[in-house]
Order: sequence, then C-alpha cells, then structure tokens
Amino acid sequence: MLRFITAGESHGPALTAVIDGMPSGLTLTAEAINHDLARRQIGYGRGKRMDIEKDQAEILSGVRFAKTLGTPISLLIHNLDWPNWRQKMSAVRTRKYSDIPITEPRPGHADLPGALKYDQKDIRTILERASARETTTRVAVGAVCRLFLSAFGVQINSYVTEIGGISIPCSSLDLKTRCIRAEKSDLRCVCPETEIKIKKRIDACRRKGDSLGGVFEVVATGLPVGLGSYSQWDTRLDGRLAKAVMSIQAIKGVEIGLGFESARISGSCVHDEIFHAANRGFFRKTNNAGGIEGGISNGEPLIIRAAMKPIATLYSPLHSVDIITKKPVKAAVERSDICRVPSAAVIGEAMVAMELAAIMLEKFGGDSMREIKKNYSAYTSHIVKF
Ligand code: EPS
Repeated sequence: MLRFITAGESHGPALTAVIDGMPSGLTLTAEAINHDLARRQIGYGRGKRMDIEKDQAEILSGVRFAKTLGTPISLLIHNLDWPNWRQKMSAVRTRKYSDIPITEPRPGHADLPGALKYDQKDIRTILERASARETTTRVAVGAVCRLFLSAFGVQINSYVTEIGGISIPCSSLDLKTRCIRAEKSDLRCVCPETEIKIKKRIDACRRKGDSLGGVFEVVATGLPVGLGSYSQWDTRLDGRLAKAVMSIQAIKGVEIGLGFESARISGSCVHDEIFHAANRGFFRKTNNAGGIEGGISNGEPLIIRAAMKPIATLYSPLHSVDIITKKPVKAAVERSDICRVPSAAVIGEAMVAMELAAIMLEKFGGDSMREIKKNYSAYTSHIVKF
C-alpha cells in the first residue's frame, strides 16, 4: 500500500515527509523533486514569504545510487525563514511573558475551531500547521509519485480557468496547448490578454487589503483503462480523487469532467458516444465524463477541476472576537498571499499523482519496478486484444 505522512510547522526549522510503499528500482533524484517545488512557489499574487524561501528537498532515506530501495523514503525541506522565528517557534524553551499570543481568529481560517479543538489560547499554535506551507511536502511527495507514473506513460499537468470571477477562455485550445501555455505563465493562465486583466484585479485587491480565489483544472493523460472500481464505495476512482483534491487547504469544490454542468443538460448531450477502430481500439470523440465512468478510468484524459476560496488572511481584516476577552476585535493580520490559485493547481497535480500512483500500485502490484512493469504489460496487451 502506498501512503505518505507529512510533518512540520510553517515557521519551524523544516518540513518532512515519509513515503511508504514505493517500489524499488525507480530512478529518483532531488532535482526532479526540486523542479516541482519551484513550480509550486511561482504565482502572481504570492506574498513576501516566497522571496525568502527557495524550497529544496533532501532525500534522507529509501534511495541509493539514485534508485529507490522499496523502503520508506524520507524527505526534508528546510524553512529558510526559520532563523527569523527561532525564538517564537522554539521547541525547547518555556513560554515567557514577552511571547504575546495571537487571540483574534480570522474568519474562514482554522484559527477558531482549531483553538477550541486543541484547547489553545494562542492561535499561532493552530495556524502554524494549518498553514498552506504544508503543501510543500505534498508537492515533494507528488513529484516522486509523478516519476513513478511517468514510467507508465502517465503525465499530469494543470492550468487555471478562473481567478476572482474572471474566466480564462480555453475551450478552443486542446489539452496539450493549455498545459504548455500554463507552464509559461505566472498565473498558469493560457490567455495573455486575460492574464493582464487578472493581474490588475490582483493588484487592486492587494491595495484594498482583500484576497481572491479561483478555479483550476488538473489533467492526467496516458492512464490505462480500469483504474478504480464500482464494486465498493471507497474504491471508486472519482471518489478517491475528489477526496485527495478536496483535502488541499482552501479547496471548496471538486468536479470531474463536465461536473455540475452535466446536471443542467440532457443525457444525450452529456454522455460520450463509443466508437471503435482497428488501430485505436475503443475511443470517444468527446470527454464529458472526464475520463471516468462507473468509478473506473476509461482511457480518456482524466479532468478534475477544483474551486479555491479566497485566502482567509485579509490585510483589511473582518470582524472577529478575541478568544480571551470575548470582546469584538478585528481579525489578526498575518503576512500572507493575496491569491495563490496557480500554486494550488500544482498542489492539485501532486494530490492527483499520489492517488493515481497508489491506485496503479494496487492494480499492478509488486515490490520492484520490474515486477510492476511486467504486470502492467500483461494487462495492457490483454486490453488491446479484447
Ligand atoms: C500561509 C501564509 C503565508 C504563505 C504560506 C501560507 O506564509 P507567511 O505567514 O510565512 O508569510 O506564504 O505559504 C507558504 C509559506 C508556502 O510555502 O506556500 C498561510 O497562512 O496559510
């Protein structure tokens, strides 16, 4: 079973992740992970923290001579901001009177429910782990899973389709073009004219002390038919992917393929008709299903869309209540981002990669890449002959 766990506070010394269940024989270097870490840091609308950090992963275990061993892979990413937080985030010294707590919870953040749940009177204790800084480790794990998937021809990309209510026109572009263009834009935006408009909106928002959300799409190509199953509720591919993407900080909705739109039009406009050609096997001319039917991948590109709410930290803060005095106050203002939808798209790719790698391993099983590739080839040649 492939699984991972992450640890670390936003302003602590470092972030760590352990990946368990990755087979042996996969080529893995820190450079491949660092490439994705850098992609996550890009994004017009990010705050000052990104000027400080330059995320780099160190591989501490599970790899020898650039090949995985089949044992737990542990990754370490230093927080370069740590020297500025040594005192405030010390794990060893005891609290002093001069350590002023944060007591004004931000609406929309984990601050208040977290403080109540963990019985904490200093909201810093909550926000340090609730912070989206944690997604650095998810992207590092996702990069490893992406390498595993690429050995089977699976590619995962993303682009942003909407920010702050401004839609990015992309329906006239094929998936490949969208992904190529997104990679060249610091908004992961496929349309240069719309990018200018959105940047103006982000700048205006920054001046007003407000924040913006948006929508992004993750696309996975090269998937074999038959990942996931309708046989139990928790084995369905769509359900598993939706959970993985929904678990990203600030994500409020997930759609697959046509998603909510399919509820508004008739069946004949929704379902993708089936064709067959000797050289292609079964195929579709449309992909409204987003690559999944009956909880199973159908061989078409997987398309998963997610909506991100605006960041909860507002430089012009909203109304709140002090958790100690219970008096009305303005919510706390922490240094933060104005918009981080492009970054969320890269994190979405990582979560999709993790879930797909886990499902591929469940289907094709094995402890080494050689064994899994053998199982994969036997299955895919059976599908071709079907
Ligand atoms: C975050 C607040 C900001 C973001 C951070 C998430 O951090 P800071 O308070 O240090 O300025 O920059 O995101 C990251 C550090 C990151 O690497 O993505 C929050 O409150 O969630």
